[in-house]
Amino acid sequence: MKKNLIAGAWTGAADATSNSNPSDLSDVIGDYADASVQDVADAVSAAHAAFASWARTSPEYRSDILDRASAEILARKEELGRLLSREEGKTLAEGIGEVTRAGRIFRYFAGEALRITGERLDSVRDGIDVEILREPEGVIGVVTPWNFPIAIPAWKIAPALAYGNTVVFKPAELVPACAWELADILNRAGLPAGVLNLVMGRGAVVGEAIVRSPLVRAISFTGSVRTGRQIRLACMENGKKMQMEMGGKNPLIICSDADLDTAVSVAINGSYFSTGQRCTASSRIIVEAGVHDRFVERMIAQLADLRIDHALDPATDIGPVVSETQFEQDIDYIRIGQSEGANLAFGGKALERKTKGYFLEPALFTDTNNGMRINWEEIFGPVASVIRAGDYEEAVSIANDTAFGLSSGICTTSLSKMNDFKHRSAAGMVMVNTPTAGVDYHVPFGGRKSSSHGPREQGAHARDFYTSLKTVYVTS
Ligand code: UN1
Repeated sequence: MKKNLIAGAWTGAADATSNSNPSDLSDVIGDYADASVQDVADAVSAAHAAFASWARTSPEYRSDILDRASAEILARKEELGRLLSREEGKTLAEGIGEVTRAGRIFRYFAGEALRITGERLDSVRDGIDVEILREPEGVIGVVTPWNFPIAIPAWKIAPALAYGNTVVFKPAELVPACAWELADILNRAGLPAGVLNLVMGRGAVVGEAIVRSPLVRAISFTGSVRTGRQIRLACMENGKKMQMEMGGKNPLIICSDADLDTAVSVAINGSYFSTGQRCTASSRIIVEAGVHDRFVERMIAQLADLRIDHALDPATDIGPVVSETQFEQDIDYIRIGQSEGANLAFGGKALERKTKGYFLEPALFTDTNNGMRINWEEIFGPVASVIRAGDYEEAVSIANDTAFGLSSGICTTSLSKMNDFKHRSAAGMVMVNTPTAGVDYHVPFGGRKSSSHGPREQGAHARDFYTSLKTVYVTS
């Protein structure tokens, strides 16, 4: 059994969860300890006790630890990428890419630890100096989803530690292996006991206990809208700072002047890569009437060429869906789309492969309208819809007509449409001739409306969540 990390010690548990490979259900990765409510209380106490001295360590001390972790993650990217693909089901290339991203995130925040600044101003009153200091918040609860088993933990834990906070980390139940490796790497990189605690297990037990604990100052959460809403209410009740990244229903506009090769490759990548299991996925492809039929024809031809198979097979383009529950949810939405009158123009069928796994043909709906449930609710799988728009103006209004606002995209060769959409899109991130998913780590990540709540993640702006401002007045 792989154990939890509490107060610097690997700690077992009465129960464990078995972690299996969605590409091959007979491949069991291992058993991972289920933390109890008492384990969470111990982890939070340890993080709380470790905070005072960790917060006072020098930036260089923290930077060196993050740098060592980064070096090990990057040196082991093939092995960890393989483990990631085995437990989550994204392809090996995507798995290695994600591990590389995690390593670079630690390297970036090793640098940011050295750049913590404050400000000094003259007071409006004579003889007084004012200083604005940035200080760590305290114990941060980090609650992460299954679709990025190492990159999302990295982009929450790295800034938390860089700015001097301590962490209680609860990874998604489906992907404990990468989380365990990350905790092990950071622990061996030199973190003092209690600075990072790993508590694996179910959200209803472990997540709930973290969110309710009075010693946890702030929660950084990425996951479903439903869980996000519960956590948001609990944070409000308990007076915690929060950063929530939830769903998306991201629009991709294909203009009649778009380069068709670019548009089709941007749509396929954004909608189906990582098996469509990204909150930044393009799920509503809004196509101007003038190019609609040609675009759909090209999409179908390219979808037919994609290979859906075992994630570790180098010839695979799209791996399996992560779990039976997700698989059934995807199939349900495909049925819902058909019953709403959408035309299933491609795919949507369960596939049999040499190994038993959750293989699903990527599905493309056409003849849909924006009011349908398939265009309103996040599906989180390899399912996308085409919505026909009479012209560019109609396309923009459909794009913004959603409860979400994470990412949006446009494929066009028109400078004026590009500029116009950049300003009018109601999303937190806008991509031009680039997939709506797949982001840089040194710039802010986050959305608007139901997609996000609280300060942005990643890049230097991450400091707004992981630090607290203090204003000091000095009469000398
Ligand atoms: C990306 O598109 O590169 O859970 C990142 C998610 C997002 C991360 C997407 N928070 O899918």
